[in-house]
Amino acid sequence: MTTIIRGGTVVNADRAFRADVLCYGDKIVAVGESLDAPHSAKVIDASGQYVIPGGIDPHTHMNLPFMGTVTADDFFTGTAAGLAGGTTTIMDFVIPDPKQSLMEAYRNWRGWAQKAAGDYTFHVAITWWDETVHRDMGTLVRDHGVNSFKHFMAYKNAIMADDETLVKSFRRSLELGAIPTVHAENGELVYQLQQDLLKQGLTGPSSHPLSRPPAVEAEAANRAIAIANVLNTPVYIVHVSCAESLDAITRARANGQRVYGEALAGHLVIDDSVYQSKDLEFAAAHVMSPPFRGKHHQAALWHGLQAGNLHTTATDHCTFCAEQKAAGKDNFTKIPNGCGGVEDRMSVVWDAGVRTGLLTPSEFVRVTSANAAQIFNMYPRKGVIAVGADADIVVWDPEGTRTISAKTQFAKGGFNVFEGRTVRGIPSTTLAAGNVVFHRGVLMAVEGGGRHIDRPAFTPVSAS
Ligand code: URQ
Ligand code: ZN
Ligand code: ZN
Repeated sequence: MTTIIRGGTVVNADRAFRADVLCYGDKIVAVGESLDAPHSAKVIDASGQYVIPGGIDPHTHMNLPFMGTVTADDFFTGTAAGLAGGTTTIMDFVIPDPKQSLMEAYRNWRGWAQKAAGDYTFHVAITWWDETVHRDMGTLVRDHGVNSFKHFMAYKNAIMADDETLVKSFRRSLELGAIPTVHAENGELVYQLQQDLLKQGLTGPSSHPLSRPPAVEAEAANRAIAIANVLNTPVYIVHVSCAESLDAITRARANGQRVYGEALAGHLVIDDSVYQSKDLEFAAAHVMSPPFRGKHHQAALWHGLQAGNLHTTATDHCTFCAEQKAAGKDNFTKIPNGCGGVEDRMSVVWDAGVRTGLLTPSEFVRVTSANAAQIFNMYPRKGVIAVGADADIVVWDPEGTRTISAKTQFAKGGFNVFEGRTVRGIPSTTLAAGNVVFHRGVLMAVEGGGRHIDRPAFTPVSAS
């Protein structure tokens, strides 16, 4: 299949320029003014629009078994929804149960992901430690294209990694040329605050943010950064939600430490007033960790993106329907944690970031695609409009509008944290691996059309 995208303005992380883009099969084969194309080529008119690299969401959970249930979106519905929003690659998580073989968990997730409509790749969580974990980390890097390992510092009595696990896994990651990532919340403090609130009979969803104040997140962010500093490893902090955590990253980076930060689209525009709603189902639908914060934290996160102390935007797409969330109707600690967003991230960041002048179009590409590609070693296959790159391309209509609603979304879960928000800046066409998978509201995602993306280690894999 040959496709020519004519008349648009290509926007990469470094510059914006007028050019046509010619795709052959799943690759970009030419970028330039007034390109020739075979008569048989499919022509996409991009005049008056931007032509940007397909979005990369570095943080999703499709088909996740969690807190006694499984997320509403599987790898087909979740990646299809992403394609509708301009996201052509997701980075999901293999999360072994404690004592479960990493390789067994990895095989499970690879099986679930076979149905993906868009490309996918996996961070692997280290939820326990022994010599088999040490061994399997090497196998995953050497033979399976894994170059990032996740550590949940929250979720005590479940998947929480203690300091011994953090230290051993960070050290092993360095040896292998992989990057450690963390969910930074002090799980011991969360647990204690949860028990205190329940003892006072405060069982509703409004207690969720009270059990996870910014200080609980910042302690863990500082601790992960300190461990990385002593062991001389890089570290990537997922879903940075508050100014205090951002300050820890900013300080470390100012000292030359290699620390990266991720902001969720939800944390950038939604505040903690949602937990005060009298509609407990509505409040429970917003239960995710770290929780939505007060408005001043959002301003800090935007400054973090502008200053280059936050590098990527993600969603942590982890959808549960109302019936699943109701598991916690008498005890907020039982509400499955997670919200959606994979379909809306890019429009929300464009509308709140570029349209307001906080970000340039190139900075938008940086934080929605290029930085994730570079940090996790998929660049320049992903994250840029250039010859040889995958033909993951979004024709972006900066003036187009859409009102976000669970009623019209492709994602499952029956709820949308951005409900009712009218965004300016939407995809008009999405190509994934050279195929048009979305055009002006019509989704043509193909189950199983996505590919697993290997990510090479950052240094030669050690012999061990
Ligand atoms: O903690 C995470 O990232 C997963 C379990 C999704 N849930 C959430 O509340 N963020
Ligand atoms: Zn998390
Ligand atoms: Zn997550």
